[in-house]
Amino acid sequence: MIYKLIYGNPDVDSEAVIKEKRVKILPKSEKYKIENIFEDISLKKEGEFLVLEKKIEEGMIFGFGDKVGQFNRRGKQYIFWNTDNFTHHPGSEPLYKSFPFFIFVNENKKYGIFTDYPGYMEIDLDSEGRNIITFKIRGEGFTQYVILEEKIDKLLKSYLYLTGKNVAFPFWSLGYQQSRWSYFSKEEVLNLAKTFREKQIPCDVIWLDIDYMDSFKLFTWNKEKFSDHKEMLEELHKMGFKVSAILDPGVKVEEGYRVFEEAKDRYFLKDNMGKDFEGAVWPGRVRFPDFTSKNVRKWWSQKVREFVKDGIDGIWNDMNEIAIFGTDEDIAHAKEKLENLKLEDGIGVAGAFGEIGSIPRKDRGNEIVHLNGKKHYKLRNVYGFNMIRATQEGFPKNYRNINITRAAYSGVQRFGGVWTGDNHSWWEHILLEIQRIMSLSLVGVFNTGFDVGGFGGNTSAELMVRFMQLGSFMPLFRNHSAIGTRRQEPWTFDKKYEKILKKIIEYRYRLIPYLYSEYMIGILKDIPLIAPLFLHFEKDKKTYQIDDQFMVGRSIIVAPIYKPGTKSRLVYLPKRSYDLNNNKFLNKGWHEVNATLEEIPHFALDGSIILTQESKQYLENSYEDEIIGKIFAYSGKAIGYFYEDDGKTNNYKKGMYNLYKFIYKHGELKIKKIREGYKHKKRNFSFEVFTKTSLEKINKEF
Ligand code: MIG
Repeated sequence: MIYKLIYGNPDVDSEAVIKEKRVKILPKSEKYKIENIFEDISLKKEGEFLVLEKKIEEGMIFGFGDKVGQFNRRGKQYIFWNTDNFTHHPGSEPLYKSFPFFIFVNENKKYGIFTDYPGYMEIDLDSEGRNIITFKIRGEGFTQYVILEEKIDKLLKSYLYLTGKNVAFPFWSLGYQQSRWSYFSKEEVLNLAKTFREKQIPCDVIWLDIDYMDSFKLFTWNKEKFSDHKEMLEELHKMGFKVSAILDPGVKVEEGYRVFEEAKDRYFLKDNMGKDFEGAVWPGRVRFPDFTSKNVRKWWSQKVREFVKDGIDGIWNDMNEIAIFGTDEDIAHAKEKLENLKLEDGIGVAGAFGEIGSIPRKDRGNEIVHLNGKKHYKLRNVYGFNMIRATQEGFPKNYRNINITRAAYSGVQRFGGVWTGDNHSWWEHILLEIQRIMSLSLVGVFNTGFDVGGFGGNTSAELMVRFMQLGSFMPLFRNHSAIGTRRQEPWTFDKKYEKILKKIIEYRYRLIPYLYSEYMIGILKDIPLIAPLFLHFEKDKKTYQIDDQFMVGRSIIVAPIYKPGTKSRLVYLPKRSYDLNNNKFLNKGWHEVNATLEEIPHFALDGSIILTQESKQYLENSYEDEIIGKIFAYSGKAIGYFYEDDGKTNNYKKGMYNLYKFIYKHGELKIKKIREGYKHKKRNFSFEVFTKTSLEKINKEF
């Protein structure tokens, strides 16, 4: 059941919700009471704020996307005001994104509340310990959707019913991806690509950061450093690479620069005097397209269309909180600082960024006016949401691509995915990213990743290995690092580590049949690839306390290592599982498992079938002809799934895919064809069966 509650007089629409057919819209009231779930205490106007208090019970609260601090969100105040907040310490608030959706859980109840307001908002999840949640918005009114379901996975499905299904990224997006701020020239990029192939380290995507542009002007190329960029892109494609490029929102103020000329006085955000609002970012003086306007999105999408035609396969929408550095002088100072940074400055590199990063300036909300006349403080949190939306519209219609954004709002999954922003090469951030990615899944964003190795600061060889192991299970597996920091490409460490890193990447490629099958089933059925244990084992109360392990698909549990020098760790298994490092079954419960530097503890649930293939240099669009399955059947039974489509178009939406279910029962393997909508290739399937006592082998072809 979904209820819609309206508080005050909402005068802005976030456009997060796209379907309300199944929603029960309650008559307007000051105080709502829902089925013994909660009760409103008060709704008050406090100056320009509207404040709502709700009485709730004891229980845990999850969600809010990739905020920092604690996985169970209860007991803290949160601010929703998209901000380029660079140093992610436990108190960093607000951050880049706003996902004001949470899930409440206790022994008897489960419900979700989505507080839909695109402007400035604070939510206090009972920091006072009085069993009261406070919602405070700067504005006239807002909407709440209250979702009641018996099961958490159903809650999530209802939330996605409201805000829309996730887009599918292409098959190759599951490959390893290499990025750096920046690869500064065509030669550097091509060398990078060649090094991957020479060293036979699998890689599918290379990312281009801001320095491919001419003076940071959007939709341009630096003619000197990237002369003949089309040729470069072609060459990369021939070598099996895809290319993803960054876009910022700020358009450089420069007479004669076409993009600026087209947009000036028409498409940019305004100041209070009705003139184009101006700030300073990398290009110096810039103005910002008002993506909340449909017209502006159309214009932007045409720019994107022309830009990607040259051979760009993905876009990375950055700085769209909006991050504004300040004045022209501030930016000159910042650039100078950056240029003078040396690797020896070590961790200081991180600090220097902090200084120049934009300050969460609330006053921007008053200074900026949108084209529809609304003040920015009422719409800020959907600026990034609408930027990635406009970018998405620029890609060829039926083709899948990578499209990610740093700032976002609920519903962003309809247009693309996200990365968690500027993390650091800190051990603490491995744990943080586990929790952030799980929390993103709980707000319905399935295409997610973080900067593997850490963006700011200098990584170490050991930290890199542990980061890489965690990253290798993420939907997006991208190594990225900041200017001025130690390099992080897999071969920039001692040979011993290079070997380990290569193996981790190869293992990812071997898992692709399982990963892609689970990923696509998840897209179709609204199940996140990465999930907290409780999403799949919600009856097991212990799972709610596990915030440093996660599920990948429905059959693998991962328990990452996030402390240096660690050789083992405690793991909770909600069901008997097979330890994939130590090759043995473990019973349900707590276990201490070994984890040498080469190993990340991970387990296949008993009763599952995991499909693998040989590793390869790049994925392109489909699996290998040989599929190697592992059947974990301690108790004699197991099931597994195999999904297949063209890997690159949206034809799966029309049912053009194959979905097979493998059913193993006491020595016999059957295949159930759930759907055959895609002309399939004949493949050879060979299976190894792990039972209580023996290891068998089975071969199949179909
Ligand atoms: O002020 O484009 O989060 O991934 O490398 C920094 C440069 C701007 C921030 C992004 C990061 C990217 C960087 N950008």
